[in-house]
Amino acid sequence: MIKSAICEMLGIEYPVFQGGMAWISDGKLAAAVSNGGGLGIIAAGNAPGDYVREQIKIAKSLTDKPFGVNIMLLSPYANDIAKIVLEEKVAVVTTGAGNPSKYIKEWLDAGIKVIPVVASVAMAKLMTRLGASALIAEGGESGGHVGELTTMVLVPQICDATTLPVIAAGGIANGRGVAAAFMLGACGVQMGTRFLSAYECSIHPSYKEKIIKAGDLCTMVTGKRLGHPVRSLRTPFARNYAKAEYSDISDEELENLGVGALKMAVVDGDAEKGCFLAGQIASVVNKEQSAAEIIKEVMSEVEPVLKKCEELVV
Ligand code: TUI
Repeated sequence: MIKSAICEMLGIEYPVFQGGMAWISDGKLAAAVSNGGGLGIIAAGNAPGDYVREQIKIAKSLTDKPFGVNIMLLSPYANDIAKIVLEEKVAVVTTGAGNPSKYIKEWLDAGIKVIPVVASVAMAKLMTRLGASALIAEGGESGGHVGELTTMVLVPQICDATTLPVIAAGGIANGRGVAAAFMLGACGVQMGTRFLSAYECSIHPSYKEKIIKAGDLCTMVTGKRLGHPVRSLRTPFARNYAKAEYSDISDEELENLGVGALKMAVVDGDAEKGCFLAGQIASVVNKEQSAAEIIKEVMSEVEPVLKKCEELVV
């Protein structure tokens, strides 16, 4: 059995978080992951407060276990959602794509565990000083909005820079990845892409199919020109967007190209116009399973890997 400091802190069975994926991580998926012994996380993404409150209520109706809400700090509704998590007394708040400093004290005072995603050592030190409960170190192998550094490079540096428990994210989808995260100093993992193939994940069937069929070179990063690099599957949308980035169109026109593309992938499965966010590890996701099975399978793979490493010590 594998247990770590984060299990005790949050009252979860396995040190596995499900990433807060915009438009995807709803109350149903979060509850399934929490019921499976991990930490399910509802993604606020760019959605208004009412949507998030509704998803929190759905999760509460489906599980008695702790779950979290991820606040995407670029969202125009971030302030509203920061209040809603207080009103709804959610157990855990994770943040992404920005600096959550101004909210941290109020959340901690309300007894919420605060776990920001950090993509740099400087941000890790700041969050540690402000009293964050733990950190998620997310490398650029992950899907969606990505930082500069890879998981391999980021995680050990974050671990050296903080006394807090560190959760590794980006490029992890099996037991080998979890074991590697432990080796880098993390005490848990966050997986997003692996949960895209969960039965309880309500994305369009063609999105799931694309993930299950994806190969090693299946993703690319676009959006650097506007300062928000995003990793997604290499689809017609991503290729066209990349071409446009290097053309002479205005930033405004470029921004407009991306509007609605996430929804077109998640809801409509639109192979041409959809933006299918996915991490580089999509190629190792090869079947549909329940969220609980995913967690069990991944964690059952960890022990043999760690034991094999021990044989190296003579
Ligand atoms: O947030 C994510 N992944 C996301 S958010 C998203 S929705 C979106 N839509 C349009 C444009 C951009 C995003 C899709 N995927 N992951 C967590 C994450 N946070 N990765 C990197 C960071 C990060 C980056 C910079 C965290 C803090 C940070 O600090 C910068 C600062 O403010 O100093």
